[in-house]
Amino acid sequence: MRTYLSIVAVLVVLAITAACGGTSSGDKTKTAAAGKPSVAATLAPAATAAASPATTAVSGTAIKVSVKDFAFALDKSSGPVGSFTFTATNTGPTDHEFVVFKTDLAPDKLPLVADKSKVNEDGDGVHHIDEIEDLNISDTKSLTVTLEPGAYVFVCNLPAHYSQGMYTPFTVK
Ligand SMILES: [Cu+2]
Repeated sequence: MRTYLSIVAVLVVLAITAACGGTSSGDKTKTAAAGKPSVAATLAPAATAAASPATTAVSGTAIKVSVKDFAFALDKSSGPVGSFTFTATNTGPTDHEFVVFKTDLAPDKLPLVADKSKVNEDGDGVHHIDEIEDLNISDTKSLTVTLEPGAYVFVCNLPAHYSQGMYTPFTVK
């Protein structure tokens, strides 16, 4: 019985010690917790500052272009002013290309060359920006261009492809 009481007494002491320890460690936790937000607060602006220039520098919009006989399908038909990366995949069954014109003309009213086989890339009202040439069957090629606000038309300018509907409008805001 005595032994039992002693054990109980020891347990009680241990329990009190544990409680005290718990309290003190609780205080430590609070102190640590109080310190953490200030660390986080210090880090947060730094992280934001680091992210901002990166966002500005990248500012790239990725556009997927599916190319086939005789149409383009874009995953987005507009985007914000800045850098764009167009990744075009030609699913065939013939070779194509991807030509970027800035123009306020209607997409189906671009100026044609004399034999009307294709768009006159130096014609009135169109400004040739850049292009992916030789987008052969199964090719995937990318073009990165910086675009100002305005209206654009993407054209496949292989003979007779434009006249068969191989163009699509695009807007930069
Ligand atoms: Cu084509």
